[in-house]
Amino acid sequence: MGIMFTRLFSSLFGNKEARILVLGLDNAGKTTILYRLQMGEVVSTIPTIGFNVETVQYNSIKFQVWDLGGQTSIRPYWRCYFPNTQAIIYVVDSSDTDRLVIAKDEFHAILEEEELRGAIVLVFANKQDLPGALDDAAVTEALELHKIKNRQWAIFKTSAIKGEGLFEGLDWLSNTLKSGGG
Ligand SMILES: Nc1nc2c(ncn2[C@@H]2O[C@H](COP(=O)(O)OP(=O)(O)OP(=O)(O)O)[C@@H](O)[C@H]2O)c(=O)[nH]1
Ligand SMILES: [Mg+2]
Repeated sequence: MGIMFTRLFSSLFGNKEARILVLGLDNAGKTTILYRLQMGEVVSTIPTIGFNVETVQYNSIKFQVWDLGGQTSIRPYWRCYFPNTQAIIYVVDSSDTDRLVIAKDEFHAILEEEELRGAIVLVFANKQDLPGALDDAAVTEALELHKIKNRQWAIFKTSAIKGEGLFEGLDWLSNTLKSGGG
């Protein structure tokens, strides 16, 4: 009842809340993105063992952003965080072409998860500042995004280091969530 009331109250005053998971292989830039969004700064990161969670208020949505570690050995734990997720931000190191196939396989495994059936998907083709980074069309192809069915999705080119593309992505996310997606 309390939760219902809070939700009603929030939606009346345009303050939606959304739980977002940031997923992707290790070294993709997930933690850098989280803190860039939250503090507007580049922080120095170490590989995430476990998770970081921060609240990002943007466009009248309070995003609760969960950044999970992406190393092979800890990927099986992602599923513990799946329930009640409205959106996934899938981060790809666009310059790590050797591992794009693994990134694709992990991505499509996520999409098959029952608990994430209603989640909308935002892909960040990150590290665009690096030489040899694939652009959004090439990452779309490599991740086989055209195979996505019955789900709203979008891809944005980003550089977490330069702070480019991230808020364009959040704009899409907030507009899609406000119009009932996720
Ligand atoms: N050049 C460049 N480097 C980036 C960018 N984003 C992140 N990095 C660097 O990539 C490295 C890994 O970034 P993290 O944010 O720690 O990666 P992660 O996805 O959180 O990795 P795990 O926690 O191991 O899953 C760091 O050295 C970052 O500074 C980017 O857009 N461009
Ligand atoms: Mg991390």
